[in-house]
Amino acid sequence: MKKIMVSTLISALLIASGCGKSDNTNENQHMNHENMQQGENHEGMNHEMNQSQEDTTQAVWKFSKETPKSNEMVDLTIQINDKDGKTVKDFDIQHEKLMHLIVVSKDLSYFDHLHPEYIGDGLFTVSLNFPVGGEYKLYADYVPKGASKVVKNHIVRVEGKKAKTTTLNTDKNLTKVVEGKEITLSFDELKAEKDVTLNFNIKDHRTGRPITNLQPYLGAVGHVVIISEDTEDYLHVHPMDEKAKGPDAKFMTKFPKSGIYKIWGQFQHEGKVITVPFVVKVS
Ligand SMILES: [Cu+2]
Repeated sequence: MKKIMVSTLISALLIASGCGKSDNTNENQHMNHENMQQGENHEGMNHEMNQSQEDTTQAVWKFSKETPKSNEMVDLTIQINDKDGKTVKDFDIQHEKLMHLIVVSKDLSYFDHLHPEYIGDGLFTVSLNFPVGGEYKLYADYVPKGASKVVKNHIVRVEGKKAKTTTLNTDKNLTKVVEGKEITLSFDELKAEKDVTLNFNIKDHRTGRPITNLQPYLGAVGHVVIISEDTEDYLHVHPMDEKAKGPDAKFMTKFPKSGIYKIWGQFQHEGKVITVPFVVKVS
């Protein structure tokens, strides 16, 4: 109960600080903040359940332009504060970086994985370029020193010509070809709240030969990001054997609820990072 109250308080503070600073508090912005709040609470419940320490940090998101436009560079700063608004200065490195930032369009057709630069005093900065207009969701994950991993999210509306919204269709074929690699995703059974191993098998598409010299990408054989269709649930999964080199890379995870999810696997081979997306249904 206390936990819920604290997190509500943090969200309220966030709304106050976020919206209060901007000059025009239009309805959209309020809506965005409300969405963010819901997302955060939700995530907190689903993924931090088995973590001992509760998150007491807050992220203040600020773009260099009031409304970012598509195809224009825009700077984003993310300030991490504690619950009293004091800066959080020290972070633990996770997978070679202090912060990982995932950017997706609302329909999950666009995906990017970035690493904001740490300026100091809890301030991270990164330049973004949104390809088309519309709504995007950003997820920042970081580890305050000595604490558990935190995920914060933020919704931003980008001005500009919109692309046609794509509906998420479950992949019937779980083999994809991306940049000359043939990647097959396999698993036993996708059930909510049940541990599952996702196996990515990687071959050379032309020769059909298994690839056995994958390179570490951010200190591991691969990275997997999973987001639910409604963008409420975000999972960043690391491999079971980080030192694996292929052709198989295994990741253990647990889907929090039933529904459709998009999975992005990222691997590095011969100096190049490939990103392979799959859409799955969890029962
Ligand atoms: Cu990252």
